[in-house]
Amino acid sequence: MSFTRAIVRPPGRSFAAGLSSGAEGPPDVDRAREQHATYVQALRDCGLAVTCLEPDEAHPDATFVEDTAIVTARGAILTRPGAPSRVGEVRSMAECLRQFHADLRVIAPPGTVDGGDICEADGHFLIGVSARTNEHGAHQMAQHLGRMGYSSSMVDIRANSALLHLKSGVAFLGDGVWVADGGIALDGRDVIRVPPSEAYAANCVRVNDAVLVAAGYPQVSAALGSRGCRVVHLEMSEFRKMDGGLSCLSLRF
Ligand code: CIR
Repeated sequence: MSFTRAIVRPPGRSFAAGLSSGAEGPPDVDRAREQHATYVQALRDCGLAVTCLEPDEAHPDATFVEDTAIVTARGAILTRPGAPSRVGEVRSMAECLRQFHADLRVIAPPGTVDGGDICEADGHFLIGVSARTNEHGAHQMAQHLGRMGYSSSMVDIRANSALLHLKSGVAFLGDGVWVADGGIALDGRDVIRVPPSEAYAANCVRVNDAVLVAAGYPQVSAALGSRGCRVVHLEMSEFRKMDGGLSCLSLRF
């Protein structure tokens, strides 16, 4: 969970046209941009050098950069997002990542993978099979990771309609500690379980000595604090309206 860099992309003016279950109404784009700027500052405060891509007006969901690539210490894999409207987001991410990794692996059709379905835990990767990541894509991802020397296993979340992505419901904090909502079995692991009323906060991120968590979820915050974490609260309301969690807003490596 030790990172030196992050890639982000502020929401564009088209942000409200992105994919959303729509349960919470349309986002306020100006507010989203303010929340994003605070998020970027929090990453910098954690010691990361942040590369900020230009907003992508043609792709309203492009601020959710985590879905477009998996970046590891041993190489990077470009994804092939499961939503057709998001496939074009990958091209500009590829251009950016080439400065860090000469050899970029790819997910080929008919495979689809959203980065939000990939959860790394100390060299082992959980690969969520979801409405966005199909079995072809999950197997390709496992092969790429295997060739890099990483192990992986699959978690089928398709029956859990509350989870857009695996990491909507689970986070690995390092030191053997997980955060998860009740719908994800993590037998034998040390898990901070989030109550249903605070399920959104399961998508938190350990960055160096801090855990970034959505503001407004006091039980999760208290549980993290009781584990000795330095908890940084970030307002995420406008991203939540677009079904996006805190981790989705950056690639960290
Ligand atoms: C989408 O539906 O694709 C976006 N509106 C939200 C993506 C959130 N990404 C993530 O959870 N990794």
